[in-house]
Amino acid sequence: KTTSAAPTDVSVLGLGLMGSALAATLLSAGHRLTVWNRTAAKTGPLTAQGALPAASPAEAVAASPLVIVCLSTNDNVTEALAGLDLTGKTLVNLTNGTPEQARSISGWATKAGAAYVDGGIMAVPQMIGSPAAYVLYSGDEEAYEAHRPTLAAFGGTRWVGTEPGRAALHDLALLTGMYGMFLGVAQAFALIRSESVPATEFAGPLQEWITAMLGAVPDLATAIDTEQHLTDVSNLAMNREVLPNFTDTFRAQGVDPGFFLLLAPLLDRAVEEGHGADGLSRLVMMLKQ
Ligand code: FVH
Repeated sequence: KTTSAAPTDVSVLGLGLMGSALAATLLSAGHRLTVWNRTAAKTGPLTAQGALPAASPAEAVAASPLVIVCLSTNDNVTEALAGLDLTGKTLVNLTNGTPEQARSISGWATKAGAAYVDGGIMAVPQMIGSPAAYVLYSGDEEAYEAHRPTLAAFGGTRWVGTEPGRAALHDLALLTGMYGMFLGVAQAFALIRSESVPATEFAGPLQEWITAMLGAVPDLATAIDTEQHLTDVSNLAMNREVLPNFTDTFRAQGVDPGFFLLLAPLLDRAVEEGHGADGLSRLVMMLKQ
């Protein structure tokens, strides 16, 4: 947290696991909090701590200049806020969604009178309010700056630009890296467990190896930005040669090779197109459609 906020009125719409964590953090920071949830029973724990219950999204929006919404999907957001007058409000939407959805809701909210800020939460509910949590923001910069001290209660605040879809783009890109990593981790555990090696015994070496390899990310980024893909580390032709060692072993050990089978045509094409001496950064160019 970089700043502390003067108490202000805030409404939170959506009290799922994440919305409840956001709301509880705002209450702890001393804000006057109004809460709304489709299933009204979920407001109980928060109203017991001093939050004010709203009977409808309209009532919640009317109660505060800063309105934070965190529902399952952006379709839910559009539905919950449909037809409401948002004049003078700042709408901060922390629902996971696509850049296109963020742009669309921004356009609608602006027409309805609001300043719109889209956000991507880089934390699980238990991290909210801790230094490990941060939220990406994009959209109306003036509104963001005005409310940043309040938003800082959730953790770090990272501004990524006035284009409303930019926070969702960063959010999805970061989560893409995470899902890819966890898919690899799951595949690795499946392979090691095929001979009954305890997962706990393998966890340390796996974490150590992945952490060491992540050190290559900045050099990869430089190669991508400069389009200098030649490598003296680990080229694509060599990676193509060893790929069957993985897929053959998966099959032999009764592990689904599907994840790695996606890699084969990419590596084949890279080598066929004369990029065998390039490093993994070349795959970024090949993935772009
Ligand atoms: N939980 C997490 O770890 C991740 C971390 C990163 C950000 N995500 C995104 O946050 C959004 C909310 O996630 P959540 O964890 O709070 O999700 P749930 O606990 O499932 O709560 C969902 C809330 O949405 C309400 N809701 C659903 N459909 C509707 C609807 N048609 N109209 C109004 N509200 C709706 C639901 O209400 P109810 O079921 O209690 O009545 C909850 O309040 C999400 O985008 C994550 O991707 C979380």
